[in-house]
Amino acid sequence: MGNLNYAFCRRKPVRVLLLGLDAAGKTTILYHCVLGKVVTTIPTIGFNVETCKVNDSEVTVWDVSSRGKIRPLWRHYYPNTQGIVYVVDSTDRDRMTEAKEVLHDILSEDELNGVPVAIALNKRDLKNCMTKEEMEERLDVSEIQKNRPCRVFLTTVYPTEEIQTELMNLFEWISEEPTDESQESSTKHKNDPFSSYFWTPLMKMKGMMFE
Ligand code: G3D
Ligand code: MG
Repeated sequence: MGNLNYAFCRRKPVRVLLLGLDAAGKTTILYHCVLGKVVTTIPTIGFNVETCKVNDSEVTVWDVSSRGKIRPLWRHYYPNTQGIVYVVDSTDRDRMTEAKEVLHDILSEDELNGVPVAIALNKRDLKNCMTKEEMEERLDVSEIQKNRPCRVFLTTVYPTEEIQTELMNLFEWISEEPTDESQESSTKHKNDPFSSYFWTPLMKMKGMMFE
């Protein structure tokens, strides 16, 4: 007899990391997807995690704080990651170089080899956005596309008739894009909330915050 779980549940939950510089709009996107509305955010301390349903898939989205000191702790969240959503503020010209360096640094990590990345060029409702072409060039997207599936989406949590958001397309794509199964197999225990994997980065963050 076949496995009934598999017969009824077409897919396992997809684990997605939501990364980017602070104030890019990560937490706003997360809660827009979960609640369907814009909520007032405060700077994230630690992380937010939510599970959303996207078509036939469940997507667990981890929104990890991106304040400078905490960024080195991102790597604790890399194992088991099946998709990365990297959010960039389309109006923040001054931090484009930093946004590019952080993105390329993340993708150079062995644990994220081949993991698909969706780049959200966010806040498209604002007047002074850079063009998609300029941002792709400044983020060196073509280099990323040599090594992994990578797509760029224009996003905003304030869509209007003139500005359509690709936010839902982004989450559909990242939840559908096949991931290398070998990324998951050796680290299954890391989904266990009682394992040290889960608590170690939190304790380190706590230490940093009270420094
Ligand atoms: P972060 O989680 O990446 O650090 P937040 O960023 O989600 O906290 O958002 C930072 C600010 O950007 C918030 O404004 C939020 O409302 C705004 N923001 C997020 N997405 C969009 C968008 O699509 N369009 C516009 N115009 N603003 C957006 P405040 O004023 O609270 O700092
Ligand atoms: Mg945040």
